[in-house]
Amino acid sequence: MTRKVLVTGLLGQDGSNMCEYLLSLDNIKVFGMARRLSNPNFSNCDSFLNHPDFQVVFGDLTDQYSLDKLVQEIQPDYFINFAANSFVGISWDMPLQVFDTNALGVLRCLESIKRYQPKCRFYSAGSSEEFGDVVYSPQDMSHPLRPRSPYGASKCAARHLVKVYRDSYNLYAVHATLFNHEGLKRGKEFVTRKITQGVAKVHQEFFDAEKWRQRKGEAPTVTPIELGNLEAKRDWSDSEDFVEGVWKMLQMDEPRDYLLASGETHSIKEFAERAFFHAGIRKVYWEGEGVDQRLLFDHDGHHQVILVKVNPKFYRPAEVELLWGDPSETQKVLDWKPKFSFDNLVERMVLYDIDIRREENHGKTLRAQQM
Ligand code: F7E
Repeated sequence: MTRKVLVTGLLGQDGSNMCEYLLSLDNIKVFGMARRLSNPNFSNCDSFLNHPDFQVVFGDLTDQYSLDKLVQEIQPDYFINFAANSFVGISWDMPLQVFDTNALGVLRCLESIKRYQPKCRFYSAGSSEEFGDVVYSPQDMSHPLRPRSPYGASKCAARHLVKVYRDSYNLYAVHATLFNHEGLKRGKEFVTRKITQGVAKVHQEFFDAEKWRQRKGEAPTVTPIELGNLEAKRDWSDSEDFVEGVWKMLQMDEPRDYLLASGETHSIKEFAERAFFHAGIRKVYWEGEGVDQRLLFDHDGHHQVILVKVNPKFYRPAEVELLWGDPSETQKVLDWKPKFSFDNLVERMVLYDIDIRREENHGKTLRAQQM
């Protein structure tokens, strides 16, 4: 029998990865929900937009009517909510919009399911930002909720609402605390993609022989990546691994909450070093303290090139300094194991961004030749 799955957040990283994964399975019809925008960007969905078992539908987590209508019309067996305002940094600038989407949005989904399709299995995307100001490491599912941002608080509210609806109305509703997860579709505002795109740019500037190699004794001119807090530590995984874990959560006999993480933690500095390493830029070292810290490349013993520097405008009003998840319980219950390590993830993202730049540049060169 064909199962119907409604996935929100279609245009984002996790929603599109989830649709792609579900379409690789048998007997599943996928409805991907996007918001109606004047210029929607479907580039994350290129690989499956024309799949016969896929359909785009329009709706908005801030509009109860649109959710009710979709649930009534589709009658989904599963409702996977990846729609959110997911950038923590912006949540101080628009806290009401973030809360409306991330917390009340989940409440609206639960209400639609309760009223029109109570047998539907619901997934709510939680976040390690719920743990915030952590009191022990690694964090497991019993860690107290101590959010440090409006974003973190919105996810805590969503978590409580899922439990309340599960207990009160016997819904199959799951909320999973997802630690950071990245990949080839990651938005450029997040630190990992900002770094890998920055590294790809530096790589191009570095290896563009015509520009500098022949000018003896000169160091190449590159554009340094400007970052905020370099000491923060995160537990990074690949989004493609996580969507498989999420689908497994919805196949269990009983609903409950889960935690997905890699079980490792790495600093922003470490991510940047590994990213340059995979781009072939390896003689690097850190110099300075605090806002004066810089990542340097030793060009030839005489010339240093600045690769990364700090710009305080990227600091947050309150920082979560350390996130490090313990996924052992979830791994055991779900029999789930990630395929990508931290280093695979960094390498994949960097090589992908280097390729994109190469293709863009090749296109530019061709256009210039045609003029
Ligand atoms: O920041 C630091 C920043 O924006 C990571 C979302 O998916 O994961 C993500 O939230 C760290 C922070 O992700 C820059 O201060 C330094 O400590 O990549 P991010 P996030 O805030 O951890 C959680 C689990 C979610 O649920 C969220 O939806 O990196 N950092 N310099 C910087 N961060 C950014 N964005 N830009 C910088 O220049």
